[in-house]
Amino acid sequence: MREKLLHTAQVKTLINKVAGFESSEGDHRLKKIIERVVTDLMRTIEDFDVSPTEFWAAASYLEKVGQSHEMGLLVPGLGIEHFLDLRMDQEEREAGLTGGTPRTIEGPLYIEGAPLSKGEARLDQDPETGEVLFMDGQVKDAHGNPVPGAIVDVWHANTAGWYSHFDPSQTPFNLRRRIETDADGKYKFRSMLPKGYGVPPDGPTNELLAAIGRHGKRPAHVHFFVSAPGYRKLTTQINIDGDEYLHDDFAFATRDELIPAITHHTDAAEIIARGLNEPFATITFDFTLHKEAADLPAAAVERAHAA
Ligand code: MBD
Ligand code: FE
Repeated sequence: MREKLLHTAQVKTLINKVAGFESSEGDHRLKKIIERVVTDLMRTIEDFDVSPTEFWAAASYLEKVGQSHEMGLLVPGLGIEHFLDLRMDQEEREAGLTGGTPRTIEGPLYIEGAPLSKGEARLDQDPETGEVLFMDGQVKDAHGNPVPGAIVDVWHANTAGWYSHFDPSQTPFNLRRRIETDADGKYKFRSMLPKGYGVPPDGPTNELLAAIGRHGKRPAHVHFFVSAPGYRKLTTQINIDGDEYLHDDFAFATRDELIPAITHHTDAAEIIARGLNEPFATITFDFTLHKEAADLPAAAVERAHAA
């Protein structure tokens, strides 16, 4: 068998210099991380006999991911965003925090500053064909008490699976709203039932997924940030039950507790009572927030957003 270069003094010295260990300047933890990442990469090259041509193809690939602004798709597609959630769950369990509405990934399509209203909102502002959705619920604390004045920041795709801002055919903040809960901690909104999202078929994320025999589809879902003074910020989503990709999400965000019952109403009297002329859907979903405390790991994730 060929000698593993990685185990030679020559390559060990190389990695040591690469990671900055010969300098007294710089951040020690970062040096350790760079050492690990570079070592793991070299090990992969050696174990899989990656040729220079293949390696440069991979480097060009990553440049293309950045140029296409698809880091936010590649990260969940590789399961890393869900893994970060699992780690935050684990840290909370270790701190004695259990129960409450589970978190799930934010995804790359949030835009700050959606219109704010009290108690209720209508999310759809552009014309759409599809099923009207009425969603309502309550924000509660761990004891089941209502949390008035919480902000339910909600965003979702349209009936074709596209998000406003990223889809230039939609008006700004279509299907994006912030709703402040009322005195009973309640929120409600009217919208249009979203379709599932698919990564751009010609983009680099789909290129990799296809090359390993995967798809880039998400089941239909609705995103939420739920926050209130003194409470831990909740980042979550609900899934639309019945979607063919419900348990086959390329971003691994589905959790059993996040699939509320959906009711499709076809009764003529109910349709008229809602001022509609077509069947519509309703979902009720309550959010349970945990109180913030000094000894808990950070709940909010800081990340750059498109603007
Ligand atoms: C989405 O709508 C989404 O929520 C995620 C996680 C990735 C891509 C598109
Ligand atoms: Fe999404």
